[in-house]
Amino acid sequence: MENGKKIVLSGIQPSGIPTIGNYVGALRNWPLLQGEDRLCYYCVANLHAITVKQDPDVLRQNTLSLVALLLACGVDPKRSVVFVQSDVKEHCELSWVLNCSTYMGELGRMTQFKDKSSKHADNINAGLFTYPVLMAADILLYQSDIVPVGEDQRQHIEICRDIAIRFNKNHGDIFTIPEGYTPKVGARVMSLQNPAQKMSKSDPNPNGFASIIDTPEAIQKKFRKAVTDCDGVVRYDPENKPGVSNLLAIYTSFTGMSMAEAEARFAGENYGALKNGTAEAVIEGLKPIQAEYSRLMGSVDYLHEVMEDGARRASEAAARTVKRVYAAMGFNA
Ligand code: AQP
Repeated sequence: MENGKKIVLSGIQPSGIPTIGNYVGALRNWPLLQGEDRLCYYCVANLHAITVKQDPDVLRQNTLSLVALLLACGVDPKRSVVFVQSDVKEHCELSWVLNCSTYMGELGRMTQFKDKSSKHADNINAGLFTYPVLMAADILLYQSDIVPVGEDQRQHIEICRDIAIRFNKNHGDIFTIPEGYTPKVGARVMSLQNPAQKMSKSDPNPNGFASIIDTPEAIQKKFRKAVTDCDGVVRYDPENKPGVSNLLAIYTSFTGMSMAEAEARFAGENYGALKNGTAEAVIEGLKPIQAEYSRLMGSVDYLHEVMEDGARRASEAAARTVKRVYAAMGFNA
């Protein structure tokens, strides 16, 4: 809590252009969480992004573009604190302290580490392993009460809670214990090419994901190529029909229909109609965001002002926590 307001914290990596998975699982909920009784911190997590190799110029451009996208999705930088993670040095400072109270065994159980180390076998770096500790630092620095995330990040919220509870037990009541918040619909959008895998913005196969700023033609094309099955019936059954079920889930996420309504809408139709209908719903849903995004990308100075103001406000809150942590550790504070 800060001045009687609940604290909300969430982040997104500039590791590519956000997908419709990032959008329905996270970004579109961010503006909805802004309210009189809450203070939201929304962070472009570029320190997390370098756990995988990044081209510095592309990372810089993706960072700017992500700030524009957050605003285009409805995040208001006056009501919320929009900032870039590396602009607030306390993330690294707290992360080191927390590293020293996190066990290797806990980190070794993280599915994301296992997934990413198999995808990037040539670069299994220590940062990939300690990623959840940096994420715990992101959350605990702001004394966050609520952390909205997609399903894939739930395990990281659990380890963050374990780290905070242990730290408080050993060093006094320093951290607020956060709660994860996962949306009911769209918490796990799957790849269009491999519905057993979640949709990811860094997927090397561009047909696996639709990005928030893809053109209508690209979206149509990607959905047309989406993997389905050969049984020909439009029915929601994630276990036996993962591709079709993923399309139906995306369709409901963008239209607001229930699954039963969506199934009824496509009853007796072929997969072509489902693919086309889903692509249309996505294109329509993204239209206003894409227009606002283009407008904002024409105001680079304004985007830099937003980042600077966000960094200043985030640093103030983060410094308060680090001061308490350092004092508790026996450091000069
Ligand atoms: N497929 C998804 N469905 C629903 N939610 C998702 N999120 C990610 N993928 C899906 C949610 O988006 C937020 C930001 O994610 P992130 O950028 O911090 O990292 P990530 O979870 O690793 O996302 P990506 O797209 O898969 O990035 P890369 O390819 O770089 O690893 C989080 O709240 C996440 O849950």
